[in-house]
Amino acid sequence: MSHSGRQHFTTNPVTDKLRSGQPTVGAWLSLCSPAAAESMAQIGWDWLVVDVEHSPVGFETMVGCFRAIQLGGAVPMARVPWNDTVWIQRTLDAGAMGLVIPMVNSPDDARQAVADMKYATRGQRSYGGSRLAAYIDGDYRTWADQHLSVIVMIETIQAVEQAEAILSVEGVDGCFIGPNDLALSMGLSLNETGPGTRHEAAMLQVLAAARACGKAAGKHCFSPADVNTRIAQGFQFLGLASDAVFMARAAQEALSAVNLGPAPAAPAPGDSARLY
Ligand code: 3PY
Ligand code: MG
Repeated sequence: MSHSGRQHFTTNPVTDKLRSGQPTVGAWLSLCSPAAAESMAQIGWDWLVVDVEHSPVGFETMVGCFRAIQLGGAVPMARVPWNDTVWIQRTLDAGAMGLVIPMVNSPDDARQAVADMKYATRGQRSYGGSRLAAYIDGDYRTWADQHLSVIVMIETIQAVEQAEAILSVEGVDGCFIGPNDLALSMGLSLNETGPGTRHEAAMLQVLAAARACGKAAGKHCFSPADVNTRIAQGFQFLGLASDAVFMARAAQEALSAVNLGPAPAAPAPGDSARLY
């Protein structure tokens, strides 16, 4: 009987790229669907993040998405709901190869996130194995401490002001800017973002801080043009929309190309109806 063999990771391709200064592009998974995850993973994204913070995904469905992402050939990651020891431990044990951790607003928050992602004596992660252990070479504990991607979210103005201290924390691989929460924390509406605004200046301040301490900066983008601009600026961890957004956009485009005769088409949902 022939078989294709088990997938093996010697390192983590995303962590490797981030640490060597290369850009990576991924997308968010908000549809809570392993089938959608598998289909997305085959397209060629570096990574896919299951959004456990802002989608209704259940824990076992998240694990199904990790399996599907691996099968499709991308790196499975998750955004945990909060900078929380229990969530971080369970999500890593379920097989994430990296985490995006929301609302990291101070160096202490960053140290806590790193400690939760590393085993003693580097941190305080408890050992109980991981789904991923079957797919990596060597001892999972050593592998995890070296290769999991640790991405902290900078999404408040307080975090922007401390970005260099946050990113200098040993064990942090990079940051991911949440443009919406950042705008909220600055008291700005979405109309007050974009080139020339205080919001844009804050994001560039984060990029400069990341470059000053040799860490990767990232950002959620809503168009390929924005991804291209950000890569040219030096950002390295770019998220482009989500499976939910791609599906809705394609469906909307298809339906609007259908000739429905004189009846008015349903209005398009507003831009903020579905962000991710
Ligand atoms: C935000 O825009 O606040 C985000 O969290 C994006 O992922
Ligand atoms: Mg956010």
